[in-house]
Amino acid sequence: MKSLRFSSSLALALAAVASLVAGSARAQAAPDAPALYRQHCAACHGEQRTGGMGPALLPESLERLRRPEALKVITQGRAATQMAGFAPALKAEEIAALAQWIYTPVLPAPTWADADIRASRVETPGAKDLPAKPVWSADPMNLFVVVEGGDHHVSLLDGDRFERMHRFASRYALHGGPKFSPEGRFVYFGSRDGWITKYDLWNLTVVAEVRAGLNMRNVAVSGDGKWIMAANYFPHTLALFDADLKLVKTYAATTADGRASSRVSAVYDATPRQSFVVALKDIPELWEISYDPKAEPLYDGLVHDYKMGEGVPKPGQFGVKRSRLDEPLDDFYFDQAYTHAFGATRPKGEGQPNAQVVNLDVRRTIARLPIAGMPHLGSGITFDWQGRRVMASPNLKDGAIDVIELDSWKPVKTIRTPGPGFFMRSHEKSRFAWTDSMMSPTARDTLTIIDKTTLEPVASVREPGRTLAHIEFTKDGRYALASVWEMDGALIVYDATTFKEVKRLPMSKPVGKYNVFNKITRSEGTSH
Ligand code: DHE
Repeated sequence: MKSLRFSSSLALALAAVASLVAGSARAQAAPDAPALYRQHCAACHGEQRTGGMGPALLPESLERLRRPEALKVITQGRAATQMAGFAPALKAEEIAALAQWIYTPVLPAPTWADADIRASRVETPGAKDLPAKPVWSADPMNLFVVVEGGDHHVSLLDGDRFERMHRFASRYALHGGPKFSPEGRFVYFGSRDGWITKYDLWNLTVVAEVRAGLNMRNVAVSGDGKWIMAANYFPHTLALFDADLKLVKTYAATTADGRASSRVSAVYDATPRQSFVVALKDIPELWEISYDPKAEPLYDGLVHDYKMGEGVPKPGQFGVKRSRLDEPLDDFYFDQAYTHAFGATRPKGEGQPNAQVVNLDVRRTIARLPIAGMPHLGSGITFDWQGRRVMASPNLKDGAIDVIELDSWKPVKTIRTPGPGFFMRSHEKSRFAWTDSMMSPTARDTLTIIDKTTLEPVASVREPGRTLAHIEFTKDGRYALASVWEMDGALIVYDATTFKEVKRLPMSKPVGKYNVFNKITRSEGTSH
């Protein structure tokens, strides 16, 4: 009896210890992030984290979101979106585990094949049959498309009266300039999550949408308006569509032998050449893909891609012409004749950023650009200075605008600005070029105005303590429009001669604005 009592109290004690140990193990066990994700996040962000109603949460998609910011968004939610804060539902350590886990790769890696692209396409019934005439009365050539990144909307602005004509929701996080069809009726937007939206500006409706990739850089529209090319970081592909966003083909961004693959830095249309020009981020090659139906077959002994015809050389339309480079390119733009591409390399770590000139006809680098810092050539402009053609581009690292003569590739001048900037813009009819210093913590609120005849800064405009950036001129070059790049931001219209503010419209972080005329005529003062 005694021994029974002893053993039962021992059993009780052991059970208590066991329960304590289990309890403390439970308390110490790390939260199960994948299970939490499935329960709370997958419905909006997708089982595979490839996105759905909410954005993709892949490491590639999150590269630009700092981890403390991710933690804050999961805890507090994101204003003006469907993303609610999870502080009431989840413990701090569960949120921390989720915030860490979404930066790990999805295994096995998600795929996005041609069938997925085709299946993703949606079109608005009847949109294709709408009349080819604006339903509004403003000048269709002086229309501005303004991308408002704060709450992911697009505003259409009458560029004569500076009044908002329409506002609609866009895909999450549009990036790169929207691209217009040649007559200016349709505009194509690209989102970082890979969505392309075709929008009819004259009838104010989405025509079609398709997801070209899981993490996209930008889109380009061919000069004849017939083809759309999308550049992807993930997967490593280019995707070619017809004007209605029906997939024509994808290109694997690989070396000719298929051994190495690459993210695609960007694709641009080169209308005078009837081709798309493509920069690869991880392979030192610049590609040119002709959309000219009469393009010559690719037989000239250089490295080409004959995959379209399964080994049988085809006419050159849509074939890949490769130019070998010394380094891969991050961004680039062209001279007005589209004979040369100016490209910048921004290596991570030890490597020095640099810039080069590639002649697209001889298909090699013909000069190095003597630019210090981290040039943002994609935002460069060209103009005439003292009878010579020059280019000027901002610099992501230094408060400097480098001006280079295009014939000799020699530096003409370095113009000092109050801090590193992202965008530079001008217009054929304006004597001035405007540039921001948005990368500078102290001067991000300042736009510097440079006289293109003297290459001297002559004035500046400021929005104290707020980020002021990205300029685009009206069709006639009389006004310069800039963004107060804040959630409670604004679009400011300046007189481009007196630099006085003419009008201000409240907007939600208006990241970029694009004038139809300047874009479709490929104005020398803006991006194309
Ligand atoms: Fe952009 C255009 C690359 C970060 C806003 N940006 C482009 C283009 C390229 C590019 C190649 C030209 C494509 C086009 O217009 O079709 N951008 C990059 C980068 O490599 C970089 C530095 C880092 C990245 O991870 O992408 C980068 N870009 C940004 C931003 O942080 C900006 C400021 C805010 C955002 O929304 O992402 C930004 N990029 C823009 C804008 C344009 C752009 C507004 C179009 C400018 C124009 O006037 O045409």
